Amino acid sequence: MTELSGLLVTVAGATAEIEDSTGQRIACHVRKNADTVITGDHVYWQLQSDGSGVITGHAPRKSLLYRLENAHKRKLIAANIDCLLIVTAPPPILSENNLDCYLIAAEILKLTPLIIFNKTDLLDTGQCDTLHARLNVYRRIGYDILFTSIYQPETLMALATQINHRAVALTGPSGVGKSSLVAALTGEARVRTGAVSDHSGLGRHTTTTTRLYHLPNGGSLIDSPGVREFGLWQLTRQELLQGFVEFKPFIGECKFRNCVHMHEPACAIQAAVAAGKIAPNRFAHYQQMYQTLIHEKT
Ligand SMILES: Nc1nc2c(ncn2[C@@H]2O[C@H](COP(=O)(O)OP(=O)(O)O)[C@@H](O)[C@H]2O)c(=O)[nH]1
Ligand SMILES: [Mg+2]
Ligand SMILES: [Zn+2]
Repeated sequence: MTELSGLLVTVAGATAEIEDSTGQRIACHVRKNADTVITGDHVYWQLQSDGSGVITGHAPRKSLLYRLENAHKRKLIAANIDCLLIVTAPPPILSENNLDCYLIAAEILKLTPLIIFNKTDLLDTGQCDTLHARLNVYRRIGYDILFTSIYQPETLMALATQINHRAVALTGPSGVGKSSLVAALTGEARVRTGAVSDHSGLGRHTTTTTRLYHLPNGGSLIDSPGVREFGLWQLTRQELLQGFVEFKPFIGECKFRNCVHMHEPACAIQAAVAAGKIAPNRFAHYQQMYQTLIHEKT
């Protein structure tokens, strides 16, 4: 039978929806014993006589977004994405520690992070200025940050421009507006957002499955039901360090080769903090996380 290729749009158990090379959607089921397939996968499939398809496998992935459910189990979320949108919104105003955890996950997964601060329509100018000042730490170390509101089209244009032709996945807590952003950017009315959907106020729809949407001018968005825990409790020391990108130039410069940058003398990282080259808050968060790791290892 002819093996065809397609893009996996969504999957639930053994049922999936794919898009063929002409953009047509086909309902498929996943062959028993086939490798797990996830949204964003380039899949191989065969056409059945009834017009449905059978997925037989997937092409090698260039990236994989997953979280750890426990020490041995990865929960796969999406494949072949370039960029991780870290979406946050008030209230409450963002916690840097929380943001750091998302950034560490992005660095470990080797996905370019883009920080989105949504619902800025809810902030007054003073609050916006304060937030900009706090986020400068992250701008300085090279992260892109955008302020958006689904009620301010120019901010959505800026986001679409930033995404460009890349494949991105949205992460962040529930309720920050991920699905609303996807709906606004793609014009897809069927994106399930948390907006109250009927007059009784009871009909709240939230995202229940992971799904891929195309942007009108190229690029794609993968929306999922709140990816907010990556299982960072499992980090190794190396991974933790890798998560703090601005430490990189100083690693290997400490007096002791096995320096863990806590209280050792002649530590290049601590010296960089003292010299104002590393933000004290970020270093404090590194130290706090390091202590947690050690605690869990013993
Ligand atoms: N004020 C304001 N509300 C927003 C904005 N974006 C989304 N919302 C609302 O936030 C709620 C949650 O949105 P939803 O897209 O479902 O969030 P998700 O859980 O992150 O996908 C809904 O009631 C949206 O209408 C925004 O930019 N400004
Ligand atoms: Mg959602
Ligand atoms: Zn050191």
